[in-house]
Amino acid sequence: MLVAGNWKMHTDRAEAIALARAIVASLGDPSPIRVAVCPPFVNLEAVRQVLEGSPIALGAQNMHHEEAGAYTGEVSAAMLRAVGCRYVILGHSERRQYFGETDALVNQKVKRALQHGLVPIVCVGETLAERQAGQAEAVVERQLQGVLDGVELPSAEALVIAYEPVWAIGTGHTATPDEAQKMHALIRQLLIARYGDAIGRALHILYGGSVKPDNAAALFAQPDVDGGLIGGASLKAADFTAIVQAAR
Ligand code: G2H
Repeated sequence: MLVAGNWKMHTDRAEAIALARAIVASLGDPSPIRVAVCPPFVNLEAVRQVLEGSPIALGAQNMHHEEAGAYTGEVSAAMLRAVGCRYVILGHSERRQYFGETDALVNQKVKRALQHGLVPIVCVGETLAERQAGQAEAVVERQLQGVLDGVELPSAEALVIAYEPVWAIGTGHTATPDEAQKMHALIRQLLIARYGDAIGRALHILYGGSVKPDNAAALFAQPDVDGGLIGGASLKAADFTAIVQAAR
């Protein structure tokens, strides 16, 4: 199981340090659960210092797909590695919705992240309109095939998928455990078809979208739900810790 906190555009430097300290203190030793936090870029270094010596890994929320160059305002995979990141969230629906990211672009980012030894947490998920039109599975399949096109994996540890139905993100409307499991099972089949049985079965598929302390255990109990990507509830150490406990 892996539980990752996506802090989105929250926390200034002091708040990020305080939140990271509170999580380290309240979490103790989370093993065997893997835990990561993904603060805003500018707070990565400060949070890295707090996490040093703890079992909590550092992640970023985005990166540019090119190696380096004249891309004002952007951050590269090498920069994220140098500041201590293990994970990078790619293709989050907020990136797709507000910044026009496409499957093709996310695909380039995934390849670049892997070249640098970053573990991409690649997000897929349908909108409410797509679900209501009966297209949820087709949309998720198209996204998954697009973002993974030509992506080779050395091991199941190299990449994480997050299923985040857009209608559940920050809305308080969580997918039911059954809805989540159905989509995760489809994603699992597609991963097995693409990467073979061993890697396909071992890849982590996280659920994201309004995960809270009171719904986490039922979601994590599903056979193909291997943890969660937590937004709002990752901004309170007590809630985040409770969600990690629910993954045990
Ligand atoms: C989905 C999730 C974290 P929240 O975006 O990526 O956020 O838990 O606030 O729905």
